[in-house]
Amino acid sequence: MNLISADAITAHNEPLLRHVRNDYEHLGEQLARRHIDIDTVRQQVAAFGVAIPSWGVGTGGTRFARFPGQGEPRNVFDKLQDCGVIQQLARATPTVSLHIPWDKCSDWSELRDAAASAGLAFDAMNSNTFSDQPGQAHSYKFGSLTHTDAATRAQAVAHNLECIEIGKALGSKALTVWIGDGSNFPGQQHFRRAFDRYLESAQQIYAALPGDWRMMLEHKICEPAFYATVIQDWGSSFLAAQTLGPKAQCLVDLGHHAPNVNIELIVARLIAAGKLAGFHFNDSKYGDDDLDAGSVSPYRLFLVFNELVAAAHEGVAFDPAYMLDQSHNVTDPIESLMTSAVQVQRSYAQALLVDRAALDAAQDANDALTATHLLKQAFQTDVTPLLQRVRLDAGGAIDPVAAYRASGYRQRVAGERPAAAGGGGGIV
Ligand code: LRH
Ligand code: MN
Repeated sequence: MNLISADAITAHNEPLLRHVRNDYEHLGEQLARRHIDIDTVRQQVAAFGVAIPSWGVGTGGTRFARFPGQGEPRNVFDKLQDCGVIQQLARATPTVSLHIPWDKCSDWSELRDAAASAGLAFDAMNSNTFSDQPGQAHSYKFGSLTHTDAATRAQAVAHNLECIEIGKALGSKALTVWIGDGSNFPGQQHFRRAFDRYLESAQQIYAALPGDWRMMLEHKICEPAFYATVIQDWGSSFLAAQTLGPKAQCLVDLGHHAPNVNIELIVARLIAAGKLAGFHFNDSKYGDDDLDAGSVSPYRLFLVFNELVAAAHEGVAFDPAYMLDQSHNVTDPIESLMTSAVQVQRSYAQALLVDRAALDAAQDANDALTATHLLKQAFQTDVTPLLQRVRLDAGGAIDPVAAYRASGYRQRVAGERPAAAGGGGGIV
């Protein structure tokens, strides 16, 4: 994989080393006064990783248009190379989540080796029964796993089984199932029968899961259906996961809720029920905007991590999968994915700074002001030096975006990859 030269990263870091060292020491003193050992937090953050969505390294679009950038990835190998650069510089994204058939290739072991050469492994597989492929026998226009036609449901089940087989070849351990099935008109769909068809289809997928795999059910309030969606909210997802069995859990895409829904509360409920599969991190102001994580509401992202850290602190056993799921319509996807991965890491680091004992005491005493202040104190702590130190120790760049721009990587791949035609809508 033709990534960025290690020398270029060393040259980028050289003039910044002294600053990171001083800033880290200063932050360490500040945290010590709060009885927090900075090195303990640094080690926890260094062990944290968030997966890159393969579909996020190409320029995204909306239903109106997509304006491709320079050096668009042509295939899954180009996508992996771009993911390799993100990992090389930001050192927070050791895995990639693939989407089938967008990432189809002829030799999965070649892909697995290519990923390994870029320091990457594979996270959850994503199936796609929300669009029709050329030559497909049955259309998903009126649904897939819940379609009224048994042959269409069988086709959708078969596709998910194929994703599991591909994932097994790549070393993945999970399948994410998001379906757009739903209706645009009152009366168009029988809500209970559609859900029963979902369960019948999902049970066939569940039965094909290897013992150490999990099935992550992704709910979404709307789009492409705009009246009702079969797996519309965490309640529907939870009901289905309960019915399917222990390997089925609920995946929370932050953008899949109505505005102002308290997502951190949903996270707390799913943790308590042992049904939290993981996350698709992004941000939004209105709908499923798929904006960069923490770019609109960083406090909301922090509050999600506050629930995760609190549960881990209380010894709750859970192992959520952390993934980004974003669409980069106006930025260089590599820059956005690096910045978003660091933002997710930042929210985790800040949540580790909450004084849990003092918070428990304030909550028990109904001292609302102290309780919320303890969260704000952690959120308002600038952990940049800690994140820079984690990257530096891992061989990354102190300032990933600056190092990336200085590397000329985008210009280089623009020369290697023919310009992609612009035009039609669609997220990828
Ligand atoms: C649906 C979704 C899902 C992916 C798709 C690319 O909105 O969040 O996770 O399959 O985006
Ligand atoms: Mn998603």
